[in-house]
Amino acid sequence: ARATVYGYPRQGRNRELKKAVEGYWKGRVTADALRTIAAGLRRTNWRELSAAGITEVPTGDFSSYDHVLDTTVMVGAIPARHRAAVDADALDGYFAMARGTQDVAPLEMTKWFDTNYHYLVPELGPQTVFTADSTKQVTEFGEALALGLSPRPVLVGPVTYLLLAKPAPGIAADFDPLTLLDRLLPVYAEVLADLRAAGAEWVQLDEPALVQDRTPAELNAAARAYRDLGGLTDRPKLLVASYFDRLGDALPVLAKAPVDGLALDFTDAAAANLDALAAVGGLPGKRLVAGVVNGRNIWVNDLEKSLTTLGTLLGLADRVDVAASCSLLHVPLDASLERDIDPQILRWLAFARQKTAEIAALAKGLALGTDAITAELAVNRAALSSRATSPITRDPAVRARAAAVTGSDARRAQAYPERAAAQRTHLGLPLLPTTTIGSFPQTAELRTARADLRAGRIDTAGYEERIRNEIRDVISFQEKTGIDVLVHGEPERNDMVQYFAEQLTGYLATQQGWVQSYGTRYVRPPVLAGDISRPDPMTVRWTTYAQSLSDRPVKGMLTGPVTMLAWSFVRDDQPLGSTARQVALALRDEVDDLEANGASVIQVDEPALRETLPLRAEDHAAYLAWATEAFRLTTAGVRPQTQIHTHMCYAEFGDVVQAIDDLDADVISLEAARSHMQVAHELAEHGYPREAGPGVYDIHSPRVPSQEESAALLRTGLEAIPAERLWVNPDCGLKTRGWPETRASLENVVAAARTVRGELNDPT
Ligand code: THG
Ligand code: ZN
Repeated sequence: ARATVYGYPRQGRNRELKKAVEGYWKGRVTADALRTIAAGLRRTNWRELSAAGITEVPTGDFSSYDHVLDTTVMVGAIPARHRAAVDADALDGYFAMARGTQDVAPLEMTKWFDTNYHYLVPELGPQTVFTADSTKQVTEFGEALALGLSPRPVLVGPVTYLLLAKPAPGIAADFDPLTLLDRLLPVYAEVLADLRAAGAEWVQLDEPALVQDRTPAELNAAARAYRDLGGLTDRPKLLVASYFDRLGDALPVLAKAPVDGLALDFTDAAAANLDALAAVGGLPGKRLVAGVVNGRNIWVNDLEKSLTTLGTLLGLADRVDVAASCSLLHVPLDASLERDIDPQILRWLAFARQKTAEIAALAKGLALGTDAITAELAVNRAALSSRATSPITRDPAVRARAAAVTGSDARRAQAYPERAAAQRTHLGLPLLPTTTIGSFPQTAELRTARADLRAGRIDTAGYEERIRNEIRDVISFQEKTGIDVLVHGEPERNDMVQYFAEQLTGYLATQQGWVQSYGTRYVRPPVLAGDISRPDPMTVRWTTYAQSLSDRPVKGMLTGPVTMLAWSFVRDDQPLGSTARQVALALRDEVDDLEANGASVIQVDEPALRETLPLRAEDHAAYLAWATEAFRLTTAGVRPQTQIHTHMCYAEFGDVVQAIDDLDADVISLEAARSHMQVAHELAEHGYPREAGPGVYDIHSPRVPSQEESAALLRTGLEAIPAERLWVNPDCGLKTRGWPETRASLENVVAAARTVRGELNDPT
């Protein structure tokens, strides 16, 4: 059996790729130097993979920005507005598509399935002409071949590419990119022929879109695509890869296709994929690549369990190879770089490097029998049993509390109408109250202060003094501007998840655990390692300090339980709902403490509620049930007159509008400026009964909206939401903005609210 992976972290141990690309953008690194650094990182990765026992290495998975953008280049689908830049200079044109320029907007970015990676959305239309450019794939294949390795190029498959695309600007919204399949397939055929000519024996075509619910027409397209590509004479062997979930109805389609192998996810989807494989009579004559090592989580594999799965699979295909369930792009590089994690816990963790060793051991065990890997199995068994029996993963007090939760714990004591009346009296806010989402600009000075604290150049007292100064400035700016509900600005927070994770028992933070979020941007997701509890209040001090500076209400600001899970590595030894409930109970204590210390408005952000929605519709209800319960459990302990806010970022929430209603928050703020208040209308159509603040200031751009522009958006909002329930706020937090545009924009937003209030009082 061979050991393989579909992709590996690109950034390098010290995020050399980020530094090189950003250096190139700043003119500090030449194009040649960037190419050399990138090639060096690829070489290091391949050598590392090979040394770990990965016998077939992936190529073409590397990217200087995004592999879907690389695919757009490969098929020549350059948007018209970027054509000139690409023709002038391929590298600058590539980054122009990724980031835009002074003159042209970039491609839109969106989440890669239900991961935290974001890709650039292809823009297609009936006029799109595809042309093959196999340069990157052929070059990188050649680089690995020259190292004496067995490389397998990995490409985004044609069906997934089209399913991820959207109509280009100016093209009718109902244009279906899949209608371009017949034009796209010859381009793939050409790339495959080029790779064959370069010496590729196998090529992998990734079709993760086929694990989502697909219409018969889409399944037909997949059947046609692989009948055509499989029917080519001048081609390498084709491995069609699926991951992130079960293949479902697409499995029989691919099993029948004239391709040479399938790769399937045997982690969470194992049972469903096994049944479906058995139902089609296995894959006679085909290679099966079994993704038994979870590629998107950081826990050590249960090697014995995986060997059992692999043993079952041996009866179902000609040849079984071992892999991670998906590209290792989604996990950090190397757990052995962590210096601050207790060694007892560190052995429970497997990052990319540790996972490759697991895959190699499994391949060896499968080929030679378990006797060949007795040492690996013994270490693995010890790690698993240490984790299963550790007091960290089993805190009786946390478990007892979670088990005792009742329905009424997750319900506010009064229904919304009575609460709203109590809040109106208690808060005394004007019509169309103004507020912000929570964060103010994270200035270079604040980042320096945090770095100084970490490096010991300043002490805690000195650091906190700087934070207090910042809070004073933020409060005084908001008072002067006339904002009604203030925030403290969150200067003390590095990241909205990490800040809380660092303070909760049962959570681990990593030092080096970088994972690519998009382009050159990375996050270090913390690890939900054990049972979660809150030893001390986490935010009360700063909120109370801010409140002491003003007579206006200052919002308490927390990250909600669903987002805490979505942006962390989660436990795999209990249902997600159980972890969510533990986090919710810890946050509930924080909410209650904020209230006890005088907060009359508390915001619990859930920007990730929509993004964690399972890939298949039949799994939605179960997810939304625990997710909304966790939010309500967090917030339901407060008095009726205490106002609960929530916030969500992305505009596409049509399919979760009922869940948003089920959160029972008194006020929700939403991103809306770019879509001209479309969300306000979606809420209205649903009959959303509570207060809402669709954003009137697009914070994703440094542009300052004029007073008239924000006023016009507000008037549009009023067409959907009555004045008594409409709030006035920006789209999102301001931490990525600079102070000058923040000041000017918020002044205009407040002026817009005053203008529209005047029109309401004086409807002439
Ligand atoms: N926090 C966490 N996860 C997230 C987001 C977040 N996932 C989704 C979304 N927001 C991703 N967005 C970003 C935005 C900016 C950056 C990363 C992800 C970013 N990162 C810095 C970089 O790479 O230079 C590093 C920041 C750091 O030093 O910690 O700018 O808000 N958890
Ligand atoms: Zn937001």
